Amino acid sequence: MNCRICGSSTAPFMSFGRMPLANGFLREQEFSSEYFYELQPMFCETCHTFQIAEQPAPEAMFHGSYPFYSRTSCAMVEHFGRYAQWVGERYLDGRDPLVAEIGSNDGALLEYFAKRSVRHIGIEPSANVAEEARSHGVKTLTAFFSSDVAEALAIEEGKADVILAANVMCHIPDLGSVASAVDIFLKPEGVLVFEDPYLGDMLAKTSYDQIYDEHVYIFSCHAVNSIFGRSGLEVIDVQALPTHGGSMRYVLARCGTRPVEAAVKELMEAEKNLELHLADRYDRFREQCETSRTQLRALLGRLKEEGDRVVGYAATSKSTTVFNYCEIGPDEIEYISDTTPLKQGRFSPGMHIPVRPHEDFAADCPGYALLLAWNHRDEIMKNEQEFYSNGGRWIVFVPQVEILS
Ligand code: DWN
Ligand code: SAH
Repeated sequence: MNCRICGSSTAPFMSFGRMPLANGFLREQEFSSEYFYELQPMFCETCHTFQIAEQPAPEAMFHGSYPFYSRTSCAMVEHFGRYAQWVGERYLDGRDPLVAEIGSNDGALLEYFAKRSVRHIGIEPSANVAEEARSHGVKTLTAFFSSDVAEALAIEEGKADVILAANVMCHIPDLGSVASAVDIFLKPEGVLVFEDPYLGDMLAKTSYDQIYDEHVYIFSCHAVNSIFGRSGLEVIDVQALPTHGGSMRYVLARCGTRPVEAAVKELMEAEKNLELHLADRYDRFREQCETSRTQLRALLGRLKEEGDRVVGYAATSKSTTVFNYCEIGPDEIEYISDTTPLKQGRFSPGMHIPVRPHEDFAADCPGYALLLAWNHRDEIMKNEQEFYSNGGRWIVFVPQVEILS
């Protein structure tokens, strides 16, 4: 197999097995035609890029009924407010600036600019979430970001001062073409700012559920510099973020146009100390994943034997990897509670656990809830105090498998 970025020969260091689409929540009559692929992570020692070997076609994942809406987490909406403000203060100093966002989803980030009458444009291929963004006053083009789109936008809107993305860049396999499109659409001294789940956090926390079809890459600063460096961009600043279980924000500019902050060198050093560049680290990660699977299966097996009821909390994309890798299905998890109407009444991909509205969970009294949206733990714990005071207990599996006391 070859690395997507540099073409070097590389091989998967493990397999999570046959996987369905992470967001392929389905109806019973669709079970027999469900799509599967092999989920195998690999690490390229030449360009330091962590990636999955096979990714389903983008159109199979991002379409007119994509079921993830950014606004489902209030904490994330607040985070986007801070992200927008941070960008505004640092990089929007020119007159009548234009802000573009790749993968703007339901407009949770761009709305901040829209409300302040800042010129903006979102580029979002999933038509349903793009429509939701428009209903919030966010100008949105339904399209995958490409050089053609960038050329058309540069003519219609002018060039962008900043191009933003959040939890999107790691979804796009051909980053060379993203860099070409950025080159067309970005002003000469403009910046590209994006944030994504961070490889260092994933390894440290054994959050292997970050690995699924949509996440074709899990980035480190080494990888981002080597991927975009091929197209004349360099990382000029970085910022560690607590979102989605540990993320990194990268600011990139055309080489030599802006000073490189000390934080970049510091992070590159830290990555070396964490041995993110060594194949051995990924062998250890495979062992961590296997241990996590054994422990989660053992805990759920014990609770079942004791006659306890366990439900899942939040039908996340990430949970598709956990359930299918650990072979956990409706025998162990009665149902999954979720707030998204597009998922409710359907079944989880692959293992076919029913998804039910959150109202059902609130009215029910299960003994245990497996926290699948562990990345929104603070927000969920705050909202679910009643579950806990009624005797309900949380099971978590990141950073380790345990029942929270
Ligand atoms: O990268 C991605 C991130 C940003 O969002 C995408 N590829 C897909 C998606 O990943 P995810 O599905 O793992 O995201 P979340 O934000 O961890 O989970 C969202 C799901 O959780 C939604 O279905 C709504 C649900 N949820 C809930 O039922 N109750 C979420 C919260 C916060 C809640 O309180
Ligand atoms: N930025 C949002 C959404 C992240 S989910 C947030 O952080 O909450 C990933 C989003 O990227 C989806 O809305 C998906 O439709 C979009 N996407 C995937 N591939 C893309 C591409 N090539 N160009 C633009 N957007 C893309």
